[in-house]
Amino acid sequence: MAQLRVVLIKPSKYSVDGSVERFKKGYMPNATLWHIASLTPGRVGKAAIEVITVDEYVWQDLSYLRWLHHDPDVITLLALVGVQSHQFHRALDLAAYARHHGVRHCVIGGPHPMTCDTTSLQGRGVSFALAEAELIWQEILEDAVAGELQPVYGAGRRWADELPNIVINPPSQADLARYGAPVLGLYPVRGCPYRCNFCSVIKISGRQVRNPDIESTLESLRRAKHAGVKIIKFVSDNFNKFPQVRELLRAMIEENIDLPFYCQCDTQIAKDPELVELLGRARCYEMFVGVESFNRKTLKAAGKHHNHPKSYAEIVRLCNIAGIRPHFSNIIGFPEDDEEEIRHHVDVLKTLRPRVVSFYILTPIPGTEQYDDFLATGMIAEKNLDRFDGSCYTWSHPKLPRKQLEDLLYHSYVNYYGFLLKDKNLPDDDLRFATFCRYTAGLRRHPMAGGYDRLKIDSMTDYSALRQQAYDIDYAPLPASLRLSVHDDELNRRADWRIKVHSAPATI
Ligand code: B12
Ligand code: SF4
Repeated sequence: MAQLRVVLIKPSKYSVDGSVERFKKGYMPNATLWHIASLTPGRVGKAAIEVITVDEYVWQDLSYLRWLHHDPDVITLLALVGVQSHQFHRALDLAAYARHHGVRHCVIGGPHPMTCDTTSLQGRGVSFALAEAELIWQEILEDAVAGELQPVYGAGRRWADELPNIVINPPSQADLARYGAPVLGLYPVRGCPYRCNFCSVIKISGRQVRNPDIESTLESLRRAKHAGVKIIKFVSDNFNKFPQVRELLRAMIEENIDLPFYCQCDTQIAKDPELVELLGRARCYEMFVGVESFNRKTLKAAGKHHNHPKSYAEIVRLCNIAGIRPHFSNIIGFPEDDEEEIRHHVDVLKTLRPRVVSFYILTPIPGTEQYDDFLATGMIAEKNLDRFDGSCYTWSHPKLPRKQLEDLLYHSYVNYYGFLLKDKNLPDDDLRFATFCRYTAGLRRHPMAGGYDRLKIDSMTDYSALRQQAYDIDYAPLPASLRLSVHDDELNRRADWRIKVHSAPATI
C-alpha cells in the first residue's frame, strides 16, 4: 500500500547578512502549520498519510532536510506553508533543494503566492497554491498520490464562500518546547471589512468576514488545554467584527475553558464597552489594536478612516478596567512622517500609557494597493543585490533615509519601554515584557521578529546554485500584485454591504 509523507514547512527568511534566520526559542508555534496539518486526512484513497511539521525558525540543526531527500518507500509531498513575501526566497530555495534531491512534488502556498503574480516561476517543477487551503489542499494531496501535481492550484478563486468546521490538533509537548511558552495560534474567524491600503490581510482573507462554527473552535480549545497549551493567540485580525464573538466568549465562560488568550480588534472597540468586559471575563489577557498613527490626515491617506485618535484613550481605559493589557501597534514612516512627527508620536503614547506597544516601519507589502501606488510612482525599486533580507525590493521614503528610520524604530522601543520601566509597580508580566523589548531593541533587533536568541547555521549562498539551476534566477523578480477574480470581487462586495449596516461612524 502506498504511503504519502506530507512534509509541511513554514520557511524562515534570509537576514540582511544572508543567514537563515533561526532562533533558540520561538515566540509562538506558527498557526499555519497546525492548521494545515489538521486539514490533512489520515488517508487519501488507499494511501495512508504521515504528516511532518517543521517551523524552520526554531529548528536548531539541519536534520529536517533529510525529509527533503527522495525516499523510495514513500511518496513525498513538500508543502511550504504560510509563505509571506519576505519568506518567498527561502521557500523557493527549499523547493529547489527538494527537487535537486529527488522529491517530485513541491508546492508553495500562503500570503505571497495568493496575492502576487508567480507566472514567471511557474511550470519549472514547483507548484503554486493561489487559494485558501480549504479549497485546494485535498486536490493537491490526491494529485501527489496519483503521481503528478498541477503547476498552479486555485487560480481564479482565492476564497471559499463558507469555511468547513475544522478542529485544530495541537502541537506535541516536544514541539511546544521549541517556544518561549506553550502557546497555540488559532484562527476562529478571518477577513476584515475595512480597506486600509497598506494591509494585505484583505487580499489574503478578503473583506467578507467568515468563520467555522463556534463548536469547532471550542473543540480546538479543549484539545489545546488537554495537550498542555497554556496560552491561546487568536490570530484573527478583527475579533470585534466577528458576528458570533459573544456566543463564543459566553460558551468559553460557561464551560470554564479558562485559557488566557490574546486577540486583535480594530479601534472601533472603543464604542463597545460591553464586549471588552466580556472579553475580560473570558480571560482575554491582551488586546492588540492597530492604532498606527495619531495623525488623522495620515490615517485617511492610508485608507484607515475608522481610526479616530481621540478614541484611543478610551480603549486603554476599557481594557484596564477589564483586566486586559492594551497592545497598541504603531507604524512609523508613513510617507507624511518626519523625525519630529515620530518622536511626537512616542510622547503622545506615553500620555495614554498602553501596557504593550509595538512599532513597525512601514513596508509596502506586495499585493496591496499601497505597494501598487508606490511602484507606479517609482518609490519601489529592484533591490541592490549586495544587500539581502528576504525581500527582493527596496522602497525609498520621501523624507527619511532607511538608516534614520531604523534608528527611530529602535529609539521608539527603547524610549517607550524605558518610560514604562520607571514605574516601580509594574505587574510582573509587564515588567518581563518591557525588559525584553527594551533590551532587544537596544541591540537593534526587532522584538516582534518571532523569537529569542539568534542562531546562525546556514546562509543563502549555500542554496543559490540550486536556485539558479531550478528557476534560472539569482533572485525572485520584483513582485507584481495579482488581481482579484470576479468571484472574489463579488465576495468583497458583500462586505461593503455589511460594513454600511454594522459600522456607524465613530462619535468619540
Ligand atoms: C500571527 C501573525 C504574526 C506572528 C507570527 C507568529 C508565528 N510564529 O507564526 C508575529 C507577531 C510574530 C508576526 C510577525 C510578523 N508579521 Co505577521 N501576521 C500574523 C497574522 C496576524 C496571522 C497569520 C496566521 O497565523 N494566520 C493563520 C493561518 C492559518 O493562515 P495563513 O497562513 O494565511 O494560511 C491560509 C492561507 O494562506 C492558505 N495557505 C497557507 N499556506 C498554504 C500552503 C498550501 C500548500 C496551501 C494549499 C494553502 C496555504 O491556507 C491557509 C488556510 O486558509 C497575519 C495576518 C493574516 N491574517 O494573515 C500577519 C501577517 C502574516 N504578518 C505580516 C508581516 C509583514 C509580519 C512581519 C514582517 C511584521 C514586521 N514588520 O516585523 C513579522 C515577520 C515575522 C516573521 N518571523 O514571520 C503580513 C505578511 C504580508 C505578506 N504578504 O507577506 C501579514 C499578512 C499582516 C499584514 N497586515 O499584511 N506575524
Ligand atoms: S483594520 Fe486592520 S486588518 Fe482590517 S484592513 Fe485595516 S489594517 Fe487590515
